[in-house]
Amino acid sequence: MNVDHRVIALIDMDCFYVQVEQRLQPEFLGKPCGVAQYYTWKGGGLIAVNYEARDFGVKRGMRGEQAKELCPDFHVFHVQEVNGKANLTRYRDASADVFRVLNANYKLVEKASIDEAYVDLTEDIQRLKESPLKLTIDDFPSTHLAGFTTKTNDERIEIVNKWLKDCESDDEKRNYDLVLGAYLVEKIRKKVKEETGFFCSAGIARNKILAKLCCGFNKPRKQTILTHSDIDHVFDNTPVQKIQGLGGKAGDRVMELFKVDNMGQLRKYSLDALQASLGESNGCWLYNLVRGIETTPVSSRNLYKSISASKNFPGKTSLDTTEKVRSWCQNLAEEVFNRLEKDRAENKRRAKLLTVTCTSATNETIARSCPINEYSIDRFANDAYRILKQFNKSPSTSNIYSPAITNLGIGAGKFLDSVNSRSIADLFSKQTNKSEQIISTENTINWQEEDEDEDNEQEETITEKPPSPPVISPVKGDFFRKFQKNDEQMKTPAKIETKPSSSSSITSFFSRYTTNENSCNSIPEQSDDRYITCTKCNKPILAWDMPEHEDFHYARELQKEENKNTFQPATIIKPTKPMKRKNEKQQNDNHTLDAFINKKPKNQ
Ligand code: DCP
Repeated sequence: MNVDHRVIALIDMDCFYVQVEQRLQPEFLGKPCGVAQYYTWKGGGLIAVNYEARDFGVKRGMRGEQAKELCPDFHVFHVQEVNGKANLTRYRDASADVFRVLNANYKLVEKASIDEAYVDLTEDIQRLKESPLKLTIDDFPSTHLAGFTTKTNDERIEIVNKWLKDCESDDEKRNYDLVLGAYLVEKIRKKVKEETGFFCSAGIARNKILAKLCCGFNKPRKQTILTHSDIDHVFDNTPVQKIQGLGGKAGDRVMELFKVDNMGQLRKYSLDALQASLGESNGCWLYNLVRGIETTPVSSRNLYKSISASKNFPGKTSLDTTEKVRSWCQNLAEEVFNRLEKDRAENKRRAKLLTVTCTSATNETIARSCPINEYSIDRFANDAYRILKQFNKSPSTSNIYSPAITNLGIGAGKFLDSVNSRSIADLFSKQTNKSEQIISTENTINWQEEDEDEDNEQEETITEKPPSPPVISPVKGDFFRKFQKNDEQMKTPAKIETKPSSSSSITSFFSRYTTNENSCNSIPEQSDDRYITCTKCNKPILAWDMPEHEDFHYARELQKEENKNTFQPATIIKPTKPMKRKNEKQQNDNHTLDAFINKKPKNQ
């Protein structure tokens, strides 16, 4: 299917956590409210603010007390705490309510975050076209056009009405699919409200990046269409950093390299100029994007790739005794266990790998994994503690933990479909035919990153990669660099060395793969249990090395992809210059993050 004919919606809940709290306490509906995490300094940090409060200048990140100064009637809800840790269960449950409605009505729904979903409406629109539909402005009560700013509802009606008529009379009916898409989105948003009580907004466009961009144009409780003919005008007023995938360093670099502030200014650069500075695929991606073309598909993905719990312990709260470390292992293990049990019941799957991450007061980060043989709070807590014990530099006779821990996380991932697999014990107990038993729901490692801000335990996202492959691919390239040296070693199983590793940096976590200093103490009793057969290369791999091993395959696949130059947009929009030949490509094209961020412009 020609991607140019897709219709994609991004549905985003309005001030989600606030709505969740208001659903529980409806007496606060219509009042200025916010949600703060922890009862800490000055009323806690606000992580969500409703639109009534935003009118008073209250913003996310402010303290509850500061909000009250701006808006005396402001009400602060507090995120529930369990064992001294934020508990996001009610928001996750509310999110599940929303996704239930979306999934019941549409086939291709991609969960982008706790309160955002992409929906590919293309097929639904084709079906809708089979029976003639007479649509009027009344079918679009909250629809806006991205190219127009309207101050009153009458103005909005006039503009949308005119557009509807133009679309109907247009012989090619180029925009008619967007009309039908907007009609479907009005209906699904209404249904979400009826069935969950929550309001949401939406963006409707030809691809994910444009849908995401225009969704924010008319929040809350409204939807915005971005038509192809409005893209230039919209991009002339869109800062580069507003585009998904260009928000961080990559966006800064693009702005610096090309001396631009907004997307529209990039139009003057030829494909050649963009590719000379950004590499072939990045340059091509950006060249097409500024012309409104982007091909990342909506992939129907609704499940979290990992379930994790983490907590920051800044300053004096850092975990500096073995008792504190043990106790927090128990608390986090309990949260992960409860969520895993719920996930098992709902999604019929089991996690097979436990990962412990921690950052120390000396700013070193470590991550270690070990297999999950059974779901048990004590087992998770003990495994986590045994791993952490290795990094304690205090004498074993002391109860001091040093260096103290400032962030601790326990996560479970590498899910197996438990309907199709045997029991978890079976999976780890025998080597024979393991490749048949292990049916992983995913091929790539992507541990969820917990928010690192103090007082903010933000919900993890499930997105594997943002819808801008070339921008993320440098990161993958970085992974690849770490592993490509080890190609030979991947052919033989890693040797086991039970001696704890002395190194504790994240770099040593990766270099461990080279040195085989496998130091996780939480090894199952029977030595055979430690190996899992890789479904890709059929080699027995230590279970806790599996994420890295899969990264290796992932990185190789990526490089193969990049070498094949399979990047699609080039086929959609004819580049102004013929593509370079293969040997030229290898010289000029560099897909690593470093190269992308640090490369000096050759051509401006
Ligand atoms: N959230 C969080 N910490 C952050 C950002 C968000 O805990 N730093 C939580 C609270 C939000 C929810 O995630 O309610 C969804 O985040 P959004 O960015 O979508 O923001 P809202 O839904 O609150 O508001 P908007 O209507 O602007 O989308």
